[in-house]
Amino acid sequence: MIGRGRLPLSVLGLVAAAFLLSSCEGLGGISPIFPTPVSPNGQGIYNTYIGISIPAIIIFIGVEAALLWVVLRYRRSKQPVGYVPPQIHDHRTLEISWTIAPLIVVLAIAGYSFVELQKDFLPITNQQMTVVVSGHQFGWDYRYENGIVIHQEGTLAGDVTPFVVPTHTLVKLQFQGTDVIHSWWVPAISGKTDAVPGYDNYSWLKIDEPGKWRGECAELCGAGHGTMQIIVQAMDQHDYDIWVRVQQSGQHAAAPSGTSLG
Ligand SMILES: [Cu+2]
Repeated sequence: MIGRGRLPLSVLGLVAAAFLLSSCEGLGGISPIFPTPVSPNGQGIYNTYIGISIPAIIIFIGVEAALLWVVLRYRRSKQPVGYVPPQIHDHRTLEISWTIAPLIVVLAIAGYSFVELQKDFLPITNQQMTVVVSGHQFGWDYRYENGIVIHQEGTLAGDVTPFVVPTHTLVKLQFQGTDVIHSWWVPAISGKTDAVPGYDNYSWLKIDEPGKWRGECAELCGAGHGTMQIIVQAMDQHDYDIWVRVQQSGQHAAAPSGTSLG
């Protein structure tokens, strides 16, 4: 049985552990499914996730602790035979407050998320370069302004041709679909963006460190959906310029070694 005063202490301990875990670099924060963000919009989505999760965990623990307390403290065996607890009906203040309180929580989550989504998926105008990302059954094409087109054909092997971007560069992403709806998703970089036939969607990325990050199509699009792997590779400007020249001369670009998947 839980002694008096012990329960609030253990609740505090759990909350402290949650905060500590959320600041742990490399583990991906409080949830191991969330990778360390490398683009500001990925960071924004991560912050939104943490910003909603921490209060949600606190509310969950509070409600469960109150429930346990009532169940243990006021259990039938502790009461005299025939005991009936106080009966409360039509308590207007209580009923209004337990309607308003969850409404405030849900509206806060909606507002917070909406503001973040506005930042991530508006067609920006201050970009340094634009890439048109086009989804098809089953793969992605990346069209650069300098005429380079990268075909990232789907494979179950996982090692697809990387979509290469220079570091420290704000890249506008314009999404299109040629057959059915696909969804471009690299969790470390940005949220899921639908690639829809006949309607352009937008996102962006800005990566400040060289490396490779994985993603996949996040919209069931047919039998080869699972093969629509994505690899985004960021190179510093010097390596990127070499990569561009290699692409333009029609040769096959060999990815520089020493970079590992993040
Ligand atoms: Cu797809």
